[in-house]
Amino acid sequence: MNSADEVNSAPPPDDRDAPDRDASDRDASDRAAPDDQDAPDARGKPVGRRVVLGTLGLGALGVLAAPPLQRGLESFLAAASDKDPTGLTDLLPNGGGFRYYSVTSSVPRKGPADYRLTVGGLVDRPAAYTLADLRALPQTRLVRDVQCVTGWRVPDTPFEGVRLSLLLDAAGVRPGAKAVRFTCFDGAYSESLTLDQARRADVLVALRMQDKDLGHAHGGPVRLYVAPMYFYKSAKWLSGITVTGDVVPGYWEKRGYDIDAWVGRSNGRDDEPTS
Ligand SMILES: Nc1nc2c(c(=O)[nH]1)N[C@H]1C(S)=C(S)[C@@H](COP(=O)(O)O)O[C@H]1N2
Ligand SMILES: [Mo]
Repeated sequence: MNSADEVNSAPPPDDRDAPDRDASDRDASDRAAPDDQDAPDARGKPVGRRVVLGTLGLGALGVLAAPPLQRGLESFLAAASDKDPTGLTDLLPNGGGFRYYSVTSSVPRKGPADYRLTVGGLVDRPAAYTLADLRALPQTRLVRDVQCVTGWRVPDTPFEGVRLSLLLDAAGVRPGAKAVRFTCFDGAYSESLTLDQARRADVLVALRMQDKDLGHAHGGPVRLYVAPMYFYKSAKWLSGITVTGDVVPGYWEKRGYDIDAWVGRSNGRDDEPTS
């Protein structure tokens, strides 16, 4: 899956435009996401080639406090295609229709040479991990369903990586700390967990998904994976972990999504729990 042609022919991650495809077919699109970690720059597939159609929708949860500009854009998007309203849609030029979710129109590519994950804030030992550092730590593999707050669900998806609790323990969380804030090298997205949530054994700093290194489209080389919560908690392109005194609401949480995003017990939904 290293050629641009294969990338372009990949189906979209949330292909509700194709009613004849069942859920497992949709899942296959995740496996078909471009994975260019091996050759980050060599393939001449800059983000600018993509035609950006979508951005910040709030449709699935009601309009809430969306400013007029957002509402207008959302109407346009709704007419253009039916997709996860929390995501940007990218259409590659050959009409293959590949999409992924990002609130920004482009995201830099990072790999072994330049990726860093910083751990800081209310800790005794701030750290900056390279990919090699993270790979050298004990890895945990979990297989759970992924549930998006907009309704789609992907069964039995393997994620693998370092338990967040391990990184927190290594950093030495100071007394009085209560939460963790996550930031991303897309420059825009953020997430949060309470310290208790962050220390759960089913919360990973994920390096692999579906038994492959995480590709750029799915937030590689490193994303957060919060198994028991709606997928918006699983911040892609993770670059910063900051221990804080209080929960700082994340990108979508500032826009109306629940901060405690338990699958089946939040956001007004009753999905089967994922973990
Ligand atoms: N950095 C970043 N992380 C993100 C998002 C995003 O837009 N930017 N979208 C979230 C949402 S709403 C979902 S449903 C999932 C989608 O992950 P995927 O693109 O791998 O399917 O990523 C989550 N993490
Ligand atoms: Mo989402």
